[in-house]
Amino acid sequence: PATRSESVFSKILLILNNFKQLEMSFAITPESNERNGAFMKRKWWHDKVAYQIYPKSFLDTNGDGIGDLKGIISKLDYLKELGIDIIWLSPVYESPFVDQGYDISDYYKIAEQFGTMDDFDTLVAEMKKHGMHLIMDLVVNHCSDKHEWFQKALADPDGPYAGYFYFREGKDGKAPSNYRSNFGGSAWTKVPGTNKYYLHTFAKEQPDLNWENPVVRKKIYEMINWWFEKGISGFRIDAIINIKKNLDFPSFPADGDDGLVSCDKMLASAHGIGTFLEEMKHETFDKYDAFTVGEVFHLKEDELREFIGEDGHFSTKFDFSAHVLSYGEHGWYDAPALDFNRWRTALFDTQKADLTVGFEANIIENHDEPRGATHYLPAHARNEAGVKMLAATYFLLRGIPFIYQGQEIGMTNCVRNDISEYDDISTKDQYQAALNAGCSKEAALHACYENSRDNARTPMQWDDSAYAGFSTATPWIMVNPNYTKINARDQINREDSVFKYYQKLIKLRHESELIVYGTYDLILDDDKDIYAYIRTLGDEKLIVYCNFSENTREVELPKEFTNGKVLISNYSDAKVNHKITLRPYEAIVIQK
Ligand code: TEU
Ligand code: CA
Repeated sequence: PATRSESVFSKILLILNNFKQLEMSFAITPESNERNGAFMKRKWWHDKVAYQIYPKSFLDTNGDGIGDLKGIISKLDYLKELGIDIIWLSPVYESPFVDQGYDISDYYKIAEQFGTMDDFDTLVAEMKKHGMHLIMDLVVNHCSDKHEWFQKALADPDGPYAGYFYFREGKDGKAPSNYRSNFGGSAWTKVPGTNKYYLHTFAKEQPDLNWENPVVRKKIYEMINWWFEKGISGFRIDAIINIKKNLDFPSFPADGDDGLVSCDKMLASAHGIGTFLEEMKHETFDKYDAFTVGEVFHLKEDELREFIGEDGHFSTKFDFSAHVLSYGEHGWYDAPALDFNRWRTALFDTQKADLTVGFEANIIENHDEPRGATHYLPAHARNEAGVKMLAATYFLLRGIPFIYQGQEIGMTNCVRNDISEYDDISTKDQYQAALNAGCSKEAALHACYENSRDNARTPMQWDDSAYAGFSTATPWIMVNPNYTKINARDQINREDSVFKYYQKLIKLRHESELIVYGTYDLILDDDKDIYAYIRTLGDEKLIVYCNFSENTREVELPKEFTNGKVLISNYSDAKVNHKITLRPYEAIVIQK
């Protein structure tokens, strides 16, 4: 019996051990356990690189001046050559395009401007052949006022469809509370022929959906799963913090001359969003091993793990810590200039907070932001070497890198001479806000040049032919005149181009566990123009130096790197020594 129990015991041990091994095979090297989130199970998307496409401005194939799905399909080889694994497609659903597709009138249809559902299925199939994953844009805080649900709600403001939205009685002939929408003006619009108002945290054509209504939630989950069944791999989730309201809808002290207060104030006073997000995840994403990235602004600090921890609501969320630094108190016209030190600290704080929690999605640009080449670089560094340096600052951080279309060729902000040359609803509002605050026309236009979302929405610059090779007809929005110099054809054909530099960065990341999983330490953090950091995984290490100044700077290289090798550099003749001489806007990456 003794032998028997011994053997049972050893069998149990064996089983336990196997179990442990199984777990370890998913885990990151044990020695760096407590610092690099080794508790996290490996996920298919950890080592991936994503690329955002803004379909309307990517490539037009039928000569109507509007980008389309066929255009995207025809450029998959280009993206594959760059090294892209995941494509995030900004909305392609049927829409009146008041907010460029972020106002959806039918979640089950493709906008006719972009093509057909057959085109979409072809895109999914072609991407599979290319070994790429597609993620869609999930816009479910609001829909379009042309959506059937809202039309039915308007037709019967006391009926069941009104319960899909936030219909509330006005107070003393005025809106229920004093919220300003994200695009200006009251966030409440009157329902014709009633004393009721409906809530919209964005444009009045984007009524907020009532997530408290279980029927609405069920319909949203059904729609999400319907797209998964088509073969997509996940979603980027729009304005998701907005789905939880403070149902008392209290007024707050005004924060501007218009007597209104940002609707964010009400959202910040709402609690319990996690219940919705967990339910959505359980009903949809979990079933498909999806990759999800939340557009999450203003997270409370203790909520990070709930959002992006191993069992978080989302796989990851965008790190907007750098972007929010440029928000003005009242709008674009009083936005502070970028401060290098505050920017570096913001990125570092994110890295520090994420280390034992999960991965964030790192970005320089998206369709709501100015071009990084203009926004983050000092004037003297706005050249190809500088653009590559900017790439090195963010691409080798811990987290999932996203590239926005055109960023990989160094596209820039676009000068416009009149507000009529802008299309974006938010830009028009910000321009007016600047004039109302007493800015001159020139100053208001300059604020738009610096901040407008249309900077990112100019057509992709493919070559130096008419309309930058984007279309054969006048594009829906003006082409940046610098396309004759900055375009993909030139970039692909030149060894020292920005495109080739991004291609190398992507390759490095694909081949390096250190870059994907390593810890992050900021160094030289009191230097006023050098951005430098070290990544570590077990015995492996790499160091990144970026010199933002226009002067040559010498830095002492930590001993362990003096025999290291240059992994990538934006100057052709970079060398490793005990001292590193950093030329203006030089970026150098050295592996131990
Ligand atoms: O953006 C949400 C959002 O909060 C932004 O509007 C942000 O406040 C602004 O861009 C800062 O300049 C998402 C989409 O990315 C955006 O394009 C949409 O307009 C918006 O939601 C509404 O769907
Ligand atoms: Ca077209």
